[in-house]
Amino acid sequence: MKLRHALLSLAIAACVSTPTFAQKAPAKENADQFVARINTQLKAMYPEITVPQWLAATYISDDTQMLAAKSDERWLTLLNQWIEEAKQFEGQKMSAESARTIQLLKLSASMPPPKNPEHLGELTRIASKMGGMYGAGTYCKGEGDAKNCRQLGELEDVLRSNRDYDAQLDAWQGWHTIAVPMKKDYQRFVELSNEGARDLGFANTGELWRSGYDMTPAEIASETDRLWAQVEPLYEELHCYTREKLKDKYGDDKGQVDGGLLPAHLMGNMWQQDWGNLWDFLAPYPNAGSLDITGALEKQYQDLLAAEKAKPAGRKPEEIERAAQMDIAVKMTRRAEDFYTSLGMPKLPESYWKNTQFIKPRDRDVVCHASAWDMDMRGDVRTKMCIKPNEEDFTTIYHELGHIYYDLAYNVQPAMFQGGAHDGFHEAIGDTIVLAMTPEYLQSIGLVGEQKQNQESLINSQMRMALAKVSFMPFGLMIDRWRWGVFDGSIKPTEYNQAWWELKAKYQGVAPVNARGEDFFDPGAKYHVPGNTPYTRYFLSHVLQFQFYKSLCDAAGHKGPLYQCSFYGDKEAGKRYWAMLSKGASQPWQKTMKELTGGEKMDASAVLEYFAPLQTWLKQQNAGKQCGWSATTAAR
Ligand code: X8Z
Ligand code: ZN
Repeated sequence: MKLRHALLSLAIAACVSTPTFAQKAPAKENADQFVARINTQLKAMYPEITVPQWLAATYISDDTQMLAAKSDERWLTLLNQWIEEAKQFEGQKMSAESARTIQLLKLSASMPPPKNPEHLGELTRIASKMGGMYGAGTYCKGEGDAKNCRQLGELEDVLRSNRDYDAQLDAWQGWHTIAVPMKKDYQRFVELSNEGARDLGFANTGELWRSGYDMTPAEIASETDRLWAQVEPLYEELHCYTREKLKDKYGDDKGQVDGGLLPAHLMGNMWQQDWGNLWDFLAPYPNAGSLDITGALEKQYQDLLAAEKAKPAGRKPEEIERAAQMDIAVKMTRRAEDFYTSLGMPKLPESYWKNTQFIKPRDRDVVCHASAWDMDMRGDVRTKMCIKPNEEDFTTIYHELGHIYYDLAYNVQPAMFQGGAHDGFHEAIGDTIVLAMTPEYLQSIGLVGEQKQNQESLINSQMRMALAKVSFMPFGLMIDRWRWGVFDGSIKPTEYNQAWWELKAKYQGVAPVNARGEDFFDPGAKYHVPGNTPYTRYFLSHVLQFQFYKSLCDAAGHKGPLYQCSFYGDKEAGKRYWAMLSKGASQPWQKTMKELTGGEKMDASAVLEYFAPLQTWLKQQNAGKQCGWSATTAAR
């Protein structure tokens, strides 16, 4: 996630006890002066907002949560005060930049702050608490000496590589137990956040979220429908192919759920949002050359471990292991940085390497979910991950550095324009680079062997990308379909879980194998729900990144099929990309998009162009099969 949006979304009510951040407005100030003042002030105080958040995420405790909640409360109080002050300028003459800044002020609150100070305090406390509950989530089994406790990372390891049906079910169900105690808090969170949204003049929090796209809330909602309709046929083919393979692997009974839905715990991923881990039995042509990136990274780790062991004695075995984990994590990150610098972008600052959390600390709970942080709008950038040597984490590093390079590029902008053109842009920057990680690029960095240029290896590499990108799209859509419903009241607390699984069935065609009644709160087991990060951004990003990729390939002078293009090392592509990044949120995204791509609309035709060979191949594989699924059996 990208921090700034989260912070700005924690809006606040006017005048709690005098917040330390508050400054008295000068008596006579016009709109442009007001905007200049808040930009200066925001930049100056920014670390006071980000540092407590960083501490709470990298050292989970009651104390850090308290400090994070309090600092949010102060910040949101100030934000509310600014929003109030800005009202006096309505209808007055001001620069276009000032008008946009004032508009952004109101929209930047993804957690809109109630004006009632008690309610605001309660809201920030709940938000901090839920973040901590997710980060510290632990599933324990057994008693006494046999007691075994695992956190998300270890449970994900099971889904990634253990193919035992029951072991996966245990890991999947185990992780979902951590969300049960969140339900009451989440319900209250929805009430308070909606109160804040109404105080700002929105119908509810969902409407506020949908207002951040330089178009009406109704327009962006129907844009997502339109984009999904473009991709849906491709997803259905992938679903159909995957179901056949699951049935081959686990049997006709266990490889699917009634109605042709895919069993939630067998998809290699806790949320069924990325099926790449099923490569071992989904690879179209296992003998057509290896794309086993996880295997290659594990091997590099073993080599680094051997090197650490060979160093002079004196360290305990776990210290040696940790040193090697750190070595591989830094090596993977250096690799990702190299892609960006190959485009002509700057090296990451020294402080990045010093301050970043690369691996999971041993001595305390942290929020492992990957995130990128701009601490001060002037170069103190960091990422926070719990890196392991596998393909998913490797590409996530490239994703996170996309956020970081966006931050660095728009640091030249006034504080309020230091954000994405829209939030989907922010998510798409690093993923565009991931699309350029072609088999040839992977070979050049020694992660895969010699690649054959034939139809079979093409289908393999297309499948690798589709399992990460196409499988994600319906997931990217359904989360906020659920939250929009929760915020507008059409999904009631008594139907939270049922509605969740209905949407999962409808869009993704997946289902749990056992009943998941309202005693469970399965949405809470996904980071962005307790973390209150809007999710439509990721769906949009999965469309945008193909558009950006195509444009950068054009800039690099690529000829030939889109999927063959890597713009690694191309300075012209880098220059165009950087120019877009430096615009930040200073103008409507349509304009920014036009400058890079020549068009003003989000459009999934580049997705379809990219995957054309795979789609044809999937149709042949699925010929004669009964594809599709029936979503009605999902609610049990
Ligand atoms: O949350 C993330 C990033 C941080 S913005 C790791 N992503 C979504 C997720 O994990 O659910 C990236 C893809 C989707
Ligand atoms: Zn992200």
